[in-house]
Amino acid sequence: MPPAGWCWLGPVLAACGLLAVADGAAEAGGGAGAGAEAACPATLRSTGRCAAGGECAYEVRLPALTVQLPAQWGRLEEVFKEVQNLKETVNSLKKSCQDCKLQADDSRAPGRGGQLSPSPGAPGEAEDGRVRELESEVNKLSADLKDAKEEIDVLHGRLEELSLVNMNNIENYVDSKVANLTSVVNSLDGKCSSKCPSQEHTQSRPVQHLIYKDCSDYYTIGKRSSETYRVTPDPKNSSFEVFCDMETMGGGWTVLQARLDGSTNFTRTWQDYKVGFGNLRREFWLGNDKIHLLTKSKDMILRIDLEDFNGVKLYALYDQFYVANEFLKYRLHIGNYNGTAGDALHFSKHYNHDLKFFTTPDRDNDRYPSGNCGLYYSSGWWFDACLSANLNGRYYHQKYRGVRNGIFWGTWPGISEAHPGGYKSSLKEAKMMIRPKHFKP
Ligand SMILES: *[C@@H]1O[C@H](CO)[C@@H](O)[C@H](O)[C@H]1NC(C)=O
Ligand SMILES: *[C@@H]1O[C@H](CO)[C@@H](O)[C@H](O)[C@H]1NC(C)=O
Ligand SMILES: *[C@@H]1O[C@H](CO)[C@@H](O)[C@H](O)[C@H]1NC(C)=O
Ligand SMILES: *[C@@H]1O[C@H](CO)[C@@H](O)[C@H](O)[C@H]1NC(C)=O
Ligand SMILES: [Ca+2]
Repeated sequence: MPPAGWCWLGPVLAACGLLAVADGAAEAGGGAGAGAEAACPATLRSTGRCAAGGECAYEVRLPALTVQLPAQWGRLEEVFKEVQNLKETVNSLKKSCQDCKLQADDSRAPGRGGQLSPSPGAPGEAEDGRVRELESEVNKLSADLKDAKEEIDVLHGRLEELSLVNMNNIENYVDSKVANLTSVVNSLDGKCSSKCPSQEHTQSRPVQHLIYKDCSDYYTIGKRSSETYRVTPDPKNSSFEVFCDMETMGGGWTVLQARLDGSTNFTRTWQDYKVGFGNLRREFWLGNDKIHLLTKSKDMILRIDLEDFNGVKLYALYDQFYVANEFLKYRLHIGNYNGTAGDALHFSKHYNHDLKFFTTPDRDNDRYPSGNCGLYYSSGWWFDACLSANLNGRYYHQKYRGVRNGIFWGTWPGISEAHPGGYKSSLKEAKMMIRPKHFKP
């Protein structure tokens, strides 16, 4: 039941053709039975038509009086404030980082002999501590930002449950703010670790190695062979091995999934998909917890490479890729498509994998009410009801009949055509990999 006094963006969103369900029948504390229309002091004005992407230009005017909103909106406001605070913190950090660079240049000046390990009590030591402090502040800030983002996700989930309103406009707005701040923090992080000599000193101690968050960091230090490497996307969490593709489109890719010969069974449990399985050099799923940490640590893009049994190779590129944590059922966030294979993850209104939860044969989080898509299609995936893409389906070495549970990409040329005898074709190879959005090989 929507709380009383609910009278916000409903009309304007409805005018833009978006879903808006505002239950006007106020059942109120204090007998405010006047109805939402009359009780609503806000005026709304559409400033034009909606863009193709569903974004609408509009104005909301609120009088000086307090407008009652559902409790959830209050929390959203807190998040906005938090984002604002974070922005200010980032600015001051940025400034102190510049200071740090100046000091670094000073300490490199002739006469000091490039000394990087000052004796106890020397000025360098205080500086060393300061940089570490700064670094931990930056890390904390990064974590805070992601928390804010996850909070938005939770909020979004709640609102969906309440069928109140389509949150996309607001969520996109906050998401873009958080993305922006995250990229500032990341670049700051980079500046601090590369420019401050005391930092280099710290890292040369055996206990505190330079942290490689993903394959792009290995690329940056000159690694050019496609191999397994150890990464630490979150210093507070564990390190793990990943396979790095240092060749495709400039390299620096962290591989999340690979299919090539059917040597690994992908019909697996929630727990298996959580921790990962298979062989990093052949077929594997890296693991949802690790994918979450990697996509949380930096803004990532996703590249999907596919090949069929005729040797046709196509790819799909998405300019945003984020997988939420287990609490949020590893919800998928996928951005704009570019490439040659077609946008099978946003196939249509009815088959859209964006913002879907992860489902496995033993854990049904899909949007299909009368069954489990993971069980039916032998896979763990971000199922809708059910799919237009399923790269974790069964591996078929040839055409097959029956349920379309093979490795499937719905926009593949000819894949959905009816074949004589009901034969279906599966893909021969699939690979999913990520790279930081701002990485330049
Ligand atoms: C972040 O926002 C500011 C102003 O709002 C803009 O100047 C800057 O280019 C943005 N940065 C990114 C990475 O989008
Ligand atoms: C894969 O594992 C599932 C579940 O354990 C099992 O039912 C299925 O037969 C296996 N598939 C193959 C090809 O071994
Ligand atoms: C990261 O840490 C959390 C607890 O802090 C844990 O639940 C999670 O499994 C860890 N992830 C990985 C990949 O180690
Ligand atoms: C797709 O990517 C190519 C190569 O990076 C670029 O030239 C092109 O403008 C992109 N197209 C779109 C629609 O973003
Ligand atoms: Ca279901």
